[in-house]
Amino acid sequence: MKKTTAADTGSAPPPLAAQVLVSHGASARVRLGDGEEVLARAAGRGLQFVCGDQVLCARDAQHGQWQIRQVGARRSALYRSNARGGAELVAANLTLLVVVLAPRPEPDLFLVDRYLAAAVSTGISSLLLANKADQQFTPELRTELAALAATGCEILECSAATGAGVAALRARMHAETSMLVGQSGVGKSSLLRELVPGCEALVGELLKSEEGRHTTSTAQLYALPGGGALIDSPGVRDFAPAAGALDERTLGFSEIARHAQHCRFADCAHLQEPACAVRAAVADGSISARRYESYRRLRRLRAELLERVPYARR
Ligand SMILES: Nc1nc2c(ncn2[C@@H]2O[C@H](COP(=O)(O)OP(=O)(O)OP(=O)(O)O)[C@@H](O)[C@H]2O)c(=O)[nH]1
Ligand SMILES: [Mg+2]
Ligand SMILES: [Zn+2]
Repeated sequence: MKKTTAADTGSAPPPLAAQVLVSHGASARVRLGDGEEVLARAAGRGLQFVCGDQVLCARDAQHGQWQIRQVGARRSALYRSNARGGAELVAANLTLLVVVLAPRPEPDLFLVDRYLAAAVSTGISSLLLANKADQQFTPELRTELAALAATGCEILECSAATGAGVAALRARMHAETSMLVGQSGVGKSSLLRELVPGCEALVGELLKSEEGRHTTSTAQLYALPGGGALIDSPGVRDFAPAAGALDERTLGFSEIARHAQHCRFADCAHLQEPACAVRAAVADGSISARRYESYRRLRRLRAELLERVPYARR
């Protein structure tokens, strides 16, 4: 006997759950529950979806294409500020932000701090990944890594080239939805290729200027064997967390949060105020002077961004 299908009865099949692998604005590559990957278009203008979003898709038989009908509630949403001070959604449903650095290109630690601050402010875990462990880490870089470890930052060392440390990284990422972020050329796509067998993400050569070449152009999600997902993202020169998402007193700097409890004033910004426990901790060396400088820079940046878009404050 022939099975009754939705077409026979005239009713539309129920929408299917899918995950956004790559977003192109009004369309996206999504993975359906059965593993099939299809291109789907937004059903309406108001729909916004990014890499990592859970969506409901339906096949529009008339046009022979898949449509994204609905975007599911987000467990987390990572935003960045654009030049106009507005908040732009970067990725959805992350549980772990993996900030990658390497001895080359020359690490930008202020960039690292801002990513870590964004993770804290977004309520997601973060991991600092020192890649290219097969190369020499300068004593200065070692000192900075130790200072970050002292703030409670989790740090792993690995080498995508030799495979050292990759097993520990794989174990740490198990069942997480992680995103690799950082400067261009630190080895994000190389790590992805180590972690996702068969993945053919492009890997670029470092330019002599050591700036990297921005090989990866769009954030893309891959399933991790054994569970979890990993998003590779394009390298950045700069990253500003969404101004409105940063905690006003600590900006997501965990060691500042710890000391701020002992400041005399509850609304202490840790800049000029008397009896500031944060500045005292900087003076006695228990907070790194570089991290404190980074905090001050982010404060200035946040003020500038809020001035551009006063309503960015949420
Ligand atoms: N020595 C060494 N080189 C590495 C390692 N990982 C990556 N590289 C090299 O670093 C260069 C850049 O690697 P990519 O993986 O393209 O870097 P990326 O971070 O994805 O760069 P963007 O896509 O531009 O953001 C390539 O030449 C890699 O072969 C490593 O662990 N050790
Ligand atoms: Mg890349
Ligand atoms: Zn203070």
